Amino acid sequence: MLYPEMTDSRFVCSLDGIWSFLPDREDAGGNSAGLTERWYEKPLKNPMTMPVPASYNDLKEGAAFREHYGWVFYQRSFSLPSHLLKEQRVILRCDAVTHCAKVWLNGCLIGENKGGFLPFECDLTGKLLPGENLLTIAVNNVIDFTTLPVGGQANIMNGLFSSALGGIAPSGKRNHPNFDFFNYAGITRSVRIYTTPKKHIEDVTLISRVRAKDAVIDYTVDVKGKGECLVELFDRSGRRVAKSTGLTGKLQIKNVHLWQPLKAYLYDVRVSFAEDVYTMRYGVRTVEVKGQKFLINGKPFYFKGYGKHEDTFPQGRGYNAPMNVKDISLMKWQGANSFRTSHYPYSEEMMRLCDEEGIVVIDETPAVGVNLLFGGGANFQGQKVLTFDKEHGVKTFEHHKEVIRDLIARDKNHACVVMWSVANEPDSSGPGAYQYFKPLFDLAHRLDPQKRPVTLISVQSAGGPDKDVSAKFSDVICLNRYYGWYLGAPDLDWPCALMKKELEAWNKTGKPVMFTEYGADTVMGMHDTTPVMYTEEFQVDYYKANNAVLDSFKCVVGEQVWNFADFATSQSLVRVQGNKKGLFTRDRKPKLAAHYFRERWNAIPNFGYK
Ligand code: BDP
Repeated sequence: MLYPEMTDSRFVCSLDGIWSFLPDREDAGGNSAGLTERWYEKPLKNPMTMPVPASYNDLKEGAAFREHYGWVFYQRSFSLPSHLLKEQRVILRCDAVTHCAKVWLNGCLIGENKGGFLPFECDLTGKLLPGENLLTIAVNNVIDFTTLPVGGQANIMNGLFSSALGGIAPSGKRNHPNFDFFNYAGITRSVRIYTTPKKHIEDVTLISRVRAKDAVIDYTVDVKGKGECLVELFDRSGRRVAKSTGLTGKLQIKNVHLWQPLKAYLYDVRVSFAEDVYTMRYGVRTVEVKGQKFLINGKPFYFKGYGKHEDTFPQGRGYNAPMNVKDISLMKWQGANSFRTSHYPYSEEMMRLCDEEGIVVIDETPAVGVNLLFGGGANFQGQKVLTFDKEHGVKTFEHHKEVIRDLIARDKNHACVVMWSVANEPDSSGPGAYQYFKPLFDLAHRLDPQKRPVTLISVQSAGGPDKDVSAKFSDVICLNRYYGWYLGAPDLDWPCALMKKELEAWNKTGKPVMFTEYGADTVMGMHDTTPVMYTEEFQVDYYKANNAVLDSFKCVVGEQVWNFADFATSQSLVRVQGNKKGLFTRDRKPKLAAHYFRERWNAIPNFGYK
């Protein structure tokens, strides 16, 4: 899906700003009052104010609001210049509504979407009234087995204890995230209207091949209607360096400028079809797994970086441009070169920024919590459940295919994306895991025009290469491991001896291996001469011990810490106002370990470390 660009033929306008807002309530029959009373037909009664884009949860006070379960209604009106409506298609584009959306224009349902982290569109052509139009978006935050991320029967972090209560559960409807981050919801990214000519460009797909100093970009343009197509490529100085005609073709580049980690170079691509024009930035680079190396532009790359979250105060998971720019600045300060979009697709603006800044990205679907064994099945009050049985696995699987399809469709042309992650910490050694994941890996490989590597992020409890299906399917073995924290803390020596043993086993798969998570909760400002757990000193010692093992393996091609910054989670006994494993605090102040990694990473080259 193309990002909305303003060009010679396309107009884009933002509907961001302050909207009217009302949380739903249950009517006497236990149904949604908003839906049965049709709140979308008229201006909301006594609405609150709410900014778009933002998660709503932290923007008004009180637990009932923060933890609201079900629908909320957003509304605003707008009008468009009448000349646009005569000649052009008019599209409403929502970049992300978490997790489910229903959209009404002047009281008529014009679209529905499931999935909180990828864009969707509603065609407004011919549906707009002259003058003001009333737009209502209802947003639902309920998570269950059919959604990604997955909701369980009890909060994952409290699950351990619920079995001890003999099945006693709190009353009232509430979400039970099967994942460790706060279930922020709302219209979290921009809402825009854009127009195109009737005959228009639907999609552009670019694939590059590099040979010595030259490169070829194979392109495909998908269109609606008939017309001539011209594709042109401009270098940074605005000079046209290649052109071709037709809906498919080749752009030949002499003396190509490659997109490189931390040394980005982007060309401008201009596609003209009939009356329509679309422009985009594009970086030429190659990615390949060869033996136990991860090659970018043919050279062995070493990942230095983080698992992250889109999580700031007070916008929650809402798009935060200044923080994105600041985060990349901090990454560069620290000598990092990469991150993973844990645990969902990030904003398109962030992906574009990474293209510009040369930050390498592992792009993850929202498939987190596809693992019903967390807490030893305690999520189900001690009842034994299987992740991939008919009740759960089948329902998740259909949506899982959808998000892989939509993510690749959205991000396929980004130079920054070097690998797809189909899931974070699924039950990858459980019964049915092979049958569940094989088609998903096949799908990702088939759909990606650039044929990037595909992985799943393996959970520690999956038990090693003989049990974990990532040994079979992942092009790079990606491990989330907590040796010296969840396993063995406060001891570091014997847990790290176990870590060495485990890495020896993975090494034998002949695949490259990387750590995609490792970390220890650390409360900023907590210090001790004896490095006890939760102090800044312990976090440094933990990382030093883990890194010594990582350094001793040639097959290890990267280290991504958990986490870049502290982040909000559900409440639990092991979360101190959120997860505190950040190298930075939530407001981006460095802990001791941030300085330790700064020294370490600035001494590790991006290429040829091992
Ligand atoms: C891993 C999860 C991550 C958690 C982390 C932790 O992938 O989302 O936040 O553990 O416990 O299992 O800190």
